[in-house]
Amino acid sequence: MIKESYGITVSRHILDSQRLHPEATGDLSGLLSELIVAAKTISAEVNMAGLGDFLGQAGKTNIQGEKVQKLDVFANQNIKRRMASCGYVSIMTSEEEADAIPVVAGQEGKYTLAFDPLDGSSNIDVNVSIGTIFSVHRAHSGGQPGCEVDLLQPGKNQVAAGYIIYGSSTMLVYTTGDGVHGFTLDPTVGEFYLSHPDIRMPERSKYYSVNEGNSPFWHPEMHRYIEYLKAVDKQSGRPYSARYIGSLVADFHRNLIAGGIFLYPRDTKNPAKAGGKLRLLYEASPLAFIAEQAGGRAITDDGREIMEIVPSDLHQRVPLIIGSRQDVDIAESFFASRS
Ligand code: FDP
Repeated sequence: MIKESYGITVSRHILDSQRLHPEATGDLSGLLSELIVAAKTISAEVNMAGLGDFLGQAGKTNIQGEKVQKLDVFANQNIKRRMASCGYVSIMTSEEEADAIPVVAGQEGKYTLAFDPLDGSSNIDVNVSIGTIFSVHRAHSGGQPGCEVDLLQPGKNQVAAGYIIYGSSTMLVYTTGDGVHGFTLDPTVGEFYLSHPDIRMPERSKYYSVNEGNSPFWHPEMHRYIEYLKAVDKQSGRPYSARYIGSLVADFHRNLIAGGIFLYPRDTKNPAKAGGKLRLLYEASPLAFIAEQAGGRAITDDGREIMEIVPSDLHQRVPLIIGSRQDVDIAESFFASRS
């Protein structure tokens, strides 16, 4: 295929979207463009991880109590350094850091940025898809040094969210509230081209994604729902098939394109994670924005809409049920007794 025929680059798409909003100053476009540069650098390192010194653990534990991988450290530093001086952000928070991250003095912009530099990091060493997730809000203190309160906003206030998945190809998927669009990186040119315009999540699916090894620790409603999915009923397309990669961004991406429901409910396995495993600011909230913009839905296991939850802590965890709308609606009916 001739390269010109790839068509719209992500930069042009971002600028075209900006033109739909006459009041836009271009700052959000600038922020996204800077993030994309960081993502391309991470993609290049991920693609060659097995050849350099990037596999394995960095020898420390993060705020979540998880072993930090060398690529986690690289991705975190890369995004942090670039975004701290880009002039569009007033304060940041990373899944890898305990405290909010200030930007370079004098470079404060009007947005906040929450990011998971490398989601699914237990999959790095085995060459399975991983990704970077991001979420952008307007700072209350626009143009001033930001503070933690600027970051503790519900998902419904997001102005942009997305992820870059480092998979069989590198893809960027993002929304600014005008639908969800996917771009594939041509590594020979170093450019993301529009490959998946206006992604719509299938309304109903035949796939479920869950860590079934946790089933001894599930609550009864979860058992009943999974049994329902596995029961034979031709008319409603059951049994469903299981697909679990163990890398949220990869499981979500699969379900976004092919349809499916992902569940990480509360369980009794680890008292430190009694409120669920996944992080609201870095995982649940940005993916909920994308799911909703693509026609899907995201709730907790007691029926709360993820987008409505006001975070009380930068590293708050939530139970997450996300995916095809009708599947989430059915799951909700099983969990109704918990609400
Ligand atoms: P990981 O621990 O490898 O970083 O939140 C992190 C995450 O991966 C998600 O990407 C993934 O969906 C989930 O945890 C996997 O958890 P389990 O290993 O408990 O299934």
